[in-house]
Amino acid sequence: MEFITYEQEGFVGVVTINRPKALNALNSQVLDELEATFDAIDLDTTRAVVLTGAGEKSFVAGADIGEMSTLTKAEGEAFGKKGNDVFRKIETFPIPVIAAINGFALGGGCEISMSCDIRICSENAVFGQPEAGLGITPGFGGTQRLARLVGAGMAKQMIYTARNIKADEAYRIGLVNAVYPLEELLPAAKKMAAGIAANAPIAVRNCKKAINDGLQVDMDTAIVIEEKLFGDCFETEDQKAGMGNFLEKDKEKKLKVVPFQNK
Ligand code: DAK
Repeated sequence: MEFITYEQEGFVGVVTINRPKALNALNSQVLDELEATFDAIDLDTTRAVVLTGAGEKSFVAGADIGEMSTLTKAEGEAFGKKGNDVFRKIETFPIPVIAAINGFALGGGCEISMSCDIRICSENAVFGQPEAGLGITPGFGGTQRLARLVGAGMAKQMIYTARNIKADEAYRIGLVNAVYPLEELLPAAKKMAAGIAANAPIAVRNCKKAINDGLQVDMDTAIVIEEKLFGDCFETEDQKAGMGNFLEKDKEKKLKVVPFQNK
């Protein structure tokens, strides 16, 4: 791999987009390597993933404008599909993915962060969908995910004006959950991921699926999705151990379910 690095720390995987000369812009090769990296993550030994960018300036400065500049209509659609497929893979990845946004998150950079479950950022982070100024629409799901995350009114304002916003405003509108000094961002993301990994893995996966799938449908259907995934947990050792520990008043074990079962 040239542009993606992967490290495993305990149950946490850290995926780093590493193309700092272009501020980690997403070209076809980066997208291919990103897809291959997620495909290779061992779901038996990994319970949460952190996605970040290399360097101290940029998370991802967007899709690669140089590569996009000469695309035909058909090629543009194909490039959009390539990105959308990878982003959807992240969004529906069985385990949670936390975006640690360490600088520019513009266009495709903002969009890839929105395909993650949770976004936290550094104080120098900048968010925006500049596409309208480049003569295109957001092409990696920005029109859809931004509106769902921050509401249609704010999403339309950001997309129509192509105005960038800073970390504090991203926090205020709910685009990110927290803002950290740059040097504290990755440790905070890893700590959050480790906190997720300390919970029952099947329950966490089912929570992700229930939230994601439920948001696509009406409430009556969504509640049935939750019922099914809730019921499935009762076939796991984690449920028996977790509730057993509580009932036995085992204070040591009560807060954390043990042993973990990953299948
Ligand atoms: N693509 C390619 N190279 C980029 C890049 C990008 N998005 N962003 C930065 N770079 C490169 C610069 O060209 C420069 O390269 P060299 O000149 O050194 O070779 C290097 O990174 C450093 O950038 P700067 O010199 O510009 O650094 P500054 O600190 O001065 O400025 C900046 C940082 C982030 C403000 C600036 O680089 C910038 O404005 N970058 C572009 C940001 C942007 O507009 N991003 C959105 C791209 S549009 C679709 C699929 C996807 C999309 C749309 C449609 N379909 C096919 C339907 C997605 C679109 C986008 O993401």
